[in-house]
Amino acid sequence: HTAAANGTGKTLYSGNVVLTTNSISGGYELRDPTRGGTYTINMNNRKSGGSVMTDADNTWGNNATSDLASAGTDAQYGTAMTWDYYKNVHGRNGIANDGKGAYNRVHYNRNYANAYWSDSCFCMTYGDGDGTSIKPLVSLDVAGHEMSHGVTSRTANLTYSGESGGLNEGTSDIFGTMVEFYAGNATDAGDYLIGEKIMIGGGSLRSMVKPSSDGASADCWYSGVGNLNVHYSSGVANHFFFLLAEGTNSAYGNSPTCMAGNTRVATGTGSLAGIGRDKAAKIWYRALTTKFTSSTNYAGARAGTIAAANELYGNGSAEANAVAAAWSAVGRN
Ligand code: ASN
Ligand code: ZN
Ligand code: CA
Repeated sequence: HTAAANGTGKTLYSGNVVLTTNSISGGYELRDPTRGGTYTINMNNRKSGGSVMTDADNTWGNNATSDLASAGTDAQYGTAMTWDYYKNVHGRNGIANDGKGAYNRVHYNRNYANAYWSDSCFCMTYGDGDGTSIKPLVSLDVAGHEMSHGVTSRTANLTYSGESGGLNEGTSDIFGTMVEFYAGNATDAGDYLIGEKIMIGGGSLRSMVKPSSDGASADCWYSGVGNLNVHYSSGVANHFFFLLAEGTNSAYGNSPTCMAGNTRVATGTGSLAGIGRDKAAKIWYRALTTKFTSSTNYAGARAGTIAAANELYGNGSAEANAVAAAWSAVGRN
């Protein structure tokens, strides 16, 4: 039995948000009947078990970072925004495109400084962070990143190693970031940083403007980039997407183009104009769902995104030319 109700989530990172919840006898469950039945389980710092979060007055969490009860509201909100993004922008009805919502497990284990998607439970798991450098990992971009791993596994199924692994990770950073922009949340406004809300002491996990700012990610393609950890070889895809959407100089920062090898030319040279986030995301989604396969590498990503842009905007369109130029600008000619 489900009966949708309008609740309020007092989130850790996104201010106060509307949450669609489920009315039950004596209160409410953190379950959304309007988005495939998405729900959130409290693991109570354990690694198994857990139960659906409930609340008497349908106002959830308290905005205080120290109150871990709030992590569930952020997770539920992130899942709702990810659902809405894929449905309203790409016409995708849930992660598997079957109308079914995923579920979240929050407060997983102790001092767990990660979050991950699992295909086997079709669910999301979120740690509360280590308390010294990472807070609960329930920000919009991280939620969108993790659930996009589910979309990738149901579509291109990019193998999680080598260049295809970098493309898998890049896809999650790209769509996690698009979810953050889509939500239009004043407290967690869109940017091209990943995880900026969850860092104790500032910074971010990754940057799409200048991937190498984390000290490990690649800005530019080079032969051998596939030997990096997939969270670092993703830098090429992230940088490509940023340049395609925003160009070399934007409100989000200067993003120099590449020379041969993993180096960039000085800011201001090789300038590119962006085609905007919406078109760039449509191109990446079409490529992911109709061109990429499990073994696609960066050369294949270039070909697949150009083909997607040709189909969406016309053969030899300005958009298709911009895709080619952005790949060349990250060294993948
Ligand atoms: N949070 C990590 C990620 O989504 C988990 C992993 O290593 N797969 O990339
Ligand atoms: Zn990932
Ligand atoms: Ca972000």
